[in-house]
Parts: sequence; C-alpha cells; structure tokens
Amino acid sequence: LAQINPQTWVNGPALWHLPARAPTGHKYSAGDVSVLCGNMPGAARLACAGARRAGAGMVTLAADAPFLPPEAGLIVRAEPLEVLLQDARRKIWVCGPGLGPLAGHKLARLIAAGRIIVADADALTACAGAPEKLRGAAVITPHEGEFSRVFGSLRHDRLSAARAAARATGAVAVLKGADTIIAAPDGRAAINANAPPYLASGGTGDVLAGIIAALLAQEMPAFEAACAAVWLHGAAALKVGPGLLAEDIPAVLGPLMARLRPPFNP
Ligand code: NPW
Ligand code: AMP
Ligand code: MG
Repeated sequence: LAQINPQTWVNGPALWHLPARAPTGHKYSAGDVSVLCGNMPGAARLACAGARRAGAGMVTLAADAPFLPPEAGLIVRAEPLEVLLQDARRKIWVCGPGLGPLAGHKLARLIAAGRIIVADADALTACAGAPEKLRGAAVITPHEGEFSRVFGSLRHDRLSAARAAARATGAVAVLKGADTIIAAPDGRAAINANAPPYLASGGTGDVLAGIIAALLAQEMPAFEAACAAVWLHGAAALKVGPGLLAEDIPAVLGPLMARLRPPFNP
C-alpha cells in the first residue's frame, strides 16, 4: 500500500472493502437511494444509473415536475420533497446534479431532516462563499470550479485544500480532476490517479455522485465509500475506453465490482 505521507494514500482496492451482498437480502435491504431532480433531468438520471449499477436496491428519481417519462426499474416520484421525506427508508440522497436554482433550499431541508447526503453540482454552487451551509452533508464532490466558488480560489496545493474543505464542512471532500483527492475530516486522504482523460466529458461527475450514494446505502463508511467509488469510476472509464460517454460507465461497473466483492456466503 503506497503511502505518500502520514495518513495519505494512493487510492486502490487495498484501502477499502466492498460490502458483501446478503444472500437473502431484498431490494430495500440492498440500499435505498433518492436523487433529487430539477431543471436538467439528464444529470439526475445519470446519477440514478450510477447508483443502480453500483448495487443500490431501490433508486428513486425525486422530481417536482410531473412530466418525466418513466424508465423500467427506476421509480420516478413527482411529489414534493416534504412528502418523500415522510418515508424514513429514504435515508441516502444525492443533491445537486441538474437541480438548478432550488438546490440551496433543498439541501438545507435534507440536512435539517438528518439525511445522509452526497452534495454535488448545483448544491455546491448554492453554497458559494458559505461552506458552513454544507455542514451535515456526508460527502461533497466539487470539481475545481465548484470548489473555488465555495471555499475560495485554490491557493494551496490540492491535497491541503481538500483536507481544509473536509475540516471546514465535516464532510468527506472529493476534489475532482485529472487526479482526484478524497479527504476525510479526521485527516485521512487518498489520491486517485486511476482515471483516463476521456472521463472529462459531460455527466461523468453525476454518475460518480450516484455511485458514492449507492455505496453509502450499502453501509460503507463515507471515506471508504468515496475512495471506492472514485476508483471504480476511473477503472470503469478505462474499461470503456476512448469515446466514452457518461452513460457508458454504469454498465461496466457490475463486472468490475464482481471481482472485488466478497462471495455471497463469506
Ligand atoms: P473555466 O472554464 O475554468 O473558467 P458549472 P457544470 C469551471 C449539470 N449537468 N471541471 C469552468 O470555468 C450539472 O449537474 C447536466 C469543470 C466551468 O465553466 C449542473 O447541474 C448534464 N469545470 C449543471 O449542469 C451533464 C471547472 O467551472 C465551470 C473545472 C452545471 O454544472 C453535464 C463549470 O461549472 C452537467 O453535469 C473543472 N475541473 N475547473 C446533463 N446530462 O443534463 C474550473 N471549472 O457552471 O457549475 O457547470 O459543472 O457543467
Ligand atoms: P464533473 O466535472 O462533475 O462532470 O466531473 C468530471 C469527472 O471526470 C470527475 O470524476 C473528474 O475527476 C473526471 N475528470 C475530469 N477531467 C479528468 C482528466 N483529465 N483525467 C481524468 N479524469 C478526469
Ligand atoms: Mg458535475
């Protein structure tokens, strides 16, 4: 296990273990993920696809707009957030991809309701200059543009910046880019270089947010879930190859995860 300096590692499967699937589990026990959907439903759908292929048993696309077309196996709920929050099984939420100007309000509501949140995209932009608004999120996944909006321009090296962001918010910070830093509030950090440049393509970050949520829903601790998701996302992209579209990533996660998951009857 490569160690760069104390508590900083090169990300890889030695750092985390994917959870075993219970042989008698049902779809709710396999993990429930809800993805908020706003003005760009394509982004939220990509997060749903990532979550479903990363093993969440139930994934709900939670949209205020009633006109979203359904999709086999994906629950589309056109109901107010307040109604959906009445179901205590909806613990894990993706908040941000394609969510638009309501993202700040919805993020605050999810935090107040004590949900486990992956905050990305518009939820981060809604916290511009106000990192304290992210307190209560489990994982935040900024690209450098979003990072600068929330925390100010990247003055320090990316590793120190990600660590500071994790300390300031109490969330695991995933600072995305060619190399992605994953930093925990307790000082642990990992650097992921297992990703090809053709991952720089619209929607890939949305898929990553969904994968992280699915692993949280399968009860992985937040730092390990983020490390595993970032590594799998990069490995999936390498497997797809050049010409990758964001929607190609979810389908190759299964075979990758099959190699890493413990057997059904450990
Ligand atoms: P520059 O060029 O460096 O000056 P935005 P977004 C800067 C949804 N999507 N990576 C850069 O500025 C998202 O989920 C919908 C990227 C750039 O102009 C959001 O809801 C899709 N950017 C919404 O669109 C698929 C970097 O930040 C600006 C950067 C907007 O999200 C695509 C971009 O930030 C997309 O996911 C970096 N490393 N470093 C769909 N399928 O419907 C600096 N920047 O304006 O918040 O735009 O990330 O596209
Ligand atoms: P987003 O900006 O939210 O769409 O997320 C983009 C995704 O692509 C993140 O997971 C980044 O880490 C990844 N990515 C962006 N640029 C590169 C690059 N040059 N090499 C490898 N991965 C990249
Ligand atoms: Mg994004």
